[in-house]
Amino acid sequence: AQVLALCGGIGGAKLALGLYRTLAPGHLTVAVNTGDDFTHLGLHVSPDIDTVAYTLAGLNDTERGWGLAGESWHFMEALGRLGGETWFQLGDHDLATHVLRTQRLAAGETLSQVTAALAARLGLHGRLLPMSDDPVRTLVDTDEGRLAFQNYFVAQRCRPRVTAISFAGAKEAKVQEDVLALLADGTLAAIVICPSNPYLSVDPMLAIPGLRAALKASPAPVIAVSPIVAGKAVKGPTAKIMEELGLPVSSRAVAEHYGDLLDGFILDDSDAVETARLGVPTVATRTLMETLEDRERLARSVLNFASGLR
Ligand code: FO1
Ligand code: CA
Repeated sequence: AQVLALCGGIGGAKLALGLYRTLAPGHLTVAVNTGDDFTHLGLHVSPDIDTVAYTLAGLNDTERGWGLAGESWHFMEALGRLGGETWFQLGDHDLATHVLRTQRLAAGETLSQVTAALAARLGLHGRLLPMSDDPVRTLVDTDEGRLAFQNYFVAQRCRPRVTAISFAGAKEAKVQEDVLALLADGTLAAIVICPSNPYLSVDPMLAIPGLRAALKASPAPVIAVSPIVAGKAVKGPTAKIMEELGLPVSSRAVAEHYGDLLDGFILDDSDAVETARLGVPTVATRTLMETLEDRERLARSVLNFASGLR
């Protein structure tokens, strides 16, 4: 049976790896956020697609969280010497991915085709799909004005106060067609919302017309894994953004955010007291993914939970 994971960048990719290693080859499809994509130095950069692809292929830099392990930075050094923009770091090896993607998009291929080719070349047996082939760009409204996602995230290091988040192009975008086909497929066993940032990484997907309805209509149970552990975000700005948006930093607030989309919710043992008040079947377990075993064990918990909800 097939499993569909909805995934953003670093946090989500950890669970995607657990699912990838737990499921039989070819049984995982990952639909990835492309709201973080942007054109930089003339190149089409898709950070979340690359994070997931590199992670599943075992090529990712686990310290940094993004990019390739064993990377070198000669291009960046040379660019800096010439006065080019160096705030967004493109490693020498990673650069090849962006150059090839840009070239193939310019030649008329879709982002889905380019992504499939990348996944195949990296030896992946699962399917990796962008959430859409149309451009959707996450914009962050802050006390210092509206910022394009990477300006907020990398250039400003998430420092400005967030007042609102929007997704340019989402209303005109179409959900990637294989994602819709899979959701309508009666053999789909589970839909997993990975513990990515709900506001920055999952909401761009849910903003595309029809996806939310298709997720709800799918016979497969939708299970989200909370990115909050003991009232804190494991990594990244999730907790900071929740505070700035006036939300309590809790797994419960995350479950309420997804609302009637959910058939099941997984939160950390440390937040198990919240379970009773959620109004959706909930499992409390260790959600912190430090080791490879943690990733695989959480994946098994998700899959067991899903089989009980079918
Ligand atoms: N994150 C940073 O904090 N600084 C960078 O210079 C940076 C470069 C970069 C290059 C390629 C890539 O795929 C990701 C990169 N990231 C960088 C991470 C990226 O901003 C994030 O992964 C996300 O978009 C959030 O999920
Ligand atoms: Ca359903």
